[in-house]
Amino acid sequence: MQSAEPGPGGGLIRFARSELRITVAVNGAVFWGWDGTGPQPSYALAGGSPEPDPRAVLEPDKDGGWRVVAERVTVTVSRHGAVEVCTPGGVTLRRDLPPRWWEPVGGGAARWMQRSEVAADARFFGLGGRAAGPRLRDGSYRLWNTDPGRPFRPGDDPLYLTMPIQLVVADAGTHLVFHDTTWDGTVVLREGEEGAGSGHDRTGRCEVRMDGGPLRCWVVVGTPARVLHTWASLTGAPALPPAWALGHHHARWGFGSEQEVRRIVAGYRRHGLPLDAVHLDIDHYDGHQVFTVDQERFAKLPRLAEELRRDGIRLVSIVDPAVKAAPGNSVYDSGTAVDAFVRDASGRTVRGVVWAGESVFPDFTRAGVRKWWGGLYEERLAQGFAGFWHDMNEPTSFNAFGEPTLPRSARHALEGRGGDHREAHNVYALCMARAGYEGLRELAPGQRPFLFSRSGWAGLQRYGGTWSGDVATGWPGLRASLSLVLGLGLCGVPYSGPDVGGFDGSPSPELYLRWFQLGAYLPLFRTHASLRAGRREPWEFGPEVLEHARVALLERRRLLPYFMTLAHLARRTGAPYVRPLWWGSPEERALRDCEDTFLLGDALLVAPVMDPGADRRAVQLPRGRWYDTVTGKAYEGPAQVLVDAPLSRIPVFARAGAVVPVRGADGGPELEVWAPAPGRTGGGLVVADAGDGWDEPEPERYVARRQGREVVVSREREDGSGEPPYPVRVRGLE
Ligand code: NBV
Repeated sequence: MQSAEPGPGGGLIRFARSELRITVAVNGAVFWGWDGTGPQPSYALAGGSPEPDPRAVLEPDKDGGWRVVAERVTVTVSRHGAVEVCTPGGVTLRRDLPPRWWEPVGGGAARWMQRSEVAADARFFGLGGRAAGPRLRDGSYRLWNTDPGRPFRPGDDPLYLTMPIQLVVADAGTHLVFHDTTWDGTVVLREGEEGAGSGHDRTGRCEVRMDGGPLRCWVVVGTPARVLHTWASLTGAPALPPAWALGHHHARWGFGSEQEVRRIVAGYRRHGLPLDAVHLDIDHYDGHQVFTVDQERFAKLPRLAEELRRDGIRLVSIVDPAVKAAPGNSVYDSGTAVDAFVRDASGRTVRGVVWAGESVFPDFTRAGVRKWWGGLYEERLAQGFAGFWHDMNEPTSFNAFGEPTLPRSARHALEGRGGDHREAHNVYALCMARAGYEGLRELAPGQRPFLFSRSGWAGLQRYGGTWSGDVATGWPGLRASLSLVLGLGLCGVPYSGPDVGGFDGSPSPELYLRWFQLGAYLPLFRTHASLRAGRREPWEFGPEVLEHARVALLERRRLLPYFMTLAHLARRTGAPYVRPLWWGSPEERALRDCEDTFLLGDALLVAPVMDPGADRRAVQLPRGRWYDTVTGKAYEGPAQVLVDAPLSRIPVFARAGAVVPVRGADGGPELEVWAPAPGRTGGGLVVADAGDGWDEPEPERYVARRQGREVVVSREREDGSGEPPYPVRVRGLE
């Protein structure tokens, strides 16, 4: 270290061969960048960078180092360039060793490597959508969005949606670290171990290597809820899905025709199964070309859409980024007119091969291209589509240029800075989502856009969600589905879900049902399968499965007001709907290792069945009283309990005191209240459904008190408390 220069929120520290800029922002997040790099430009940050916290100042520390003391975190920098993040009480959460970097002799992007240490008891989560999580065990995780080219299995890594975000949970505190670099990278994790007896602890290790890009990161410290809140304030509030998108979706690659769609919808009706959305895959395109419709098999799509809408069912369209390179194809022609397609260094458009044949790829890293692409959704809206499903946007090309995406030398605008695919690849889908979202917002200003995307990056939640579809049919795939939803939620993308049944094969009736039962409690609840796979309609698996699937569907419908509330709360606070068990008590170590159970908001705990032949399962309960929602039986946590899990249902528990908004028998809202334990109170937030527009009603706050053998629920307002405006049903007193 040579000198230090305090500045707003932190300052600049000069070393012999580099310099380090540190800033604590008003929201408590800490930024640091080597080589003087600042937080901008960034694809992750929403709006500009947050203001520096004027109270945080760089001051001399011991041994010639410097430190910044802020309200919730202290950052120290040693003379040799090690950076330590500590709690206000002085306990170290993370220690970054001085980074190393390698500059190519001929100039250009430097590769870099950053080693860090975390506490011996720390557990790692995040890194985007990982099939082998949610707890990320020792191993190497690649940061390069990838279509594995076949259904994925839990051991596959990377997948479609990677993000350089780690959430680290330890006794001393939880922190999130985000390396804001879009380049190809690898994260190697090694969990620590506490020494037995007087033996030494082995710290947890993490090594981030990047092939280029700025060496900079953000660190957020606090409880899990606070960390996710700050993360959402940095990277953007999650888009609010319309109410129908919280219902049940049915998709299939290969519906084949309008008649078939009608047949399926009629099947749902005949069997008394609620259905909210039908997704049309690439087979409804004309010659596989995006933004077209096969006029033979889908001759009257707007009429079909209108008919379905009258029954409360929306149509969702797949949207692939690649455009068939054929003059006369209007998407190609209009794109060519605005110079939309990715070129190579010699100026030729880069040609790949996708479903429609030889194709070109829009450069979504240019504002003008996003604008052109966003306008194309007008055709989709005219066809009657209400939602959009972005696929193949890693981007994927079948004619591997060494790998199934664009060549790394392909040029991209990168918002005018200019660069190549090495830098643009990981944000290709994020920028496509932005294009779609902004286009839809302009085309249909009164409606919240609904889109979800296979690939993406930090900040995707601003535009929509994702799904983890192409999973191999099998029990391990079912487990991977939950891992993906949990991991993505911890990276700030709260809306996602699997394809029930898996993508490629024919699930056994039992596997299908267990997947269905899990899906019913995840934000995106969709049945879908490949062209070549067995069917996924609930009546295709025999009368018993049909009966139980109906129960799951009806329960999902009953819980819609709760899902709506969770969606609003995710938007306001960044908290995912689906949370790991340790969410409220990260210091309870046993919960960090529990990967087969999750919290759905504050009120419910869901214990899916993920093993064949099981009719009971062990459930880890966090502290407090929990009721089995079917039997009403009360359990006291922390505990591990063994409960029945017959084929008819998966175990779901309600937290004592919880106030859960549900749909009553007449379709109107109702409050289901779970009796607080004696001597305790409870409560909950409710956000009313305000339609598909932009209204965001204030959360209503309810408090539940126990009075003798009764439970009294009141609505708390600034001007005092009062009677709830909905019917109240108390449970748990039986
Ligand atoms: O468009 C066809 C499929 C789609 O059904 C699936 O959901 C996507 O994840 N798509 C992948 C492309 C083909 C994969 C083999």
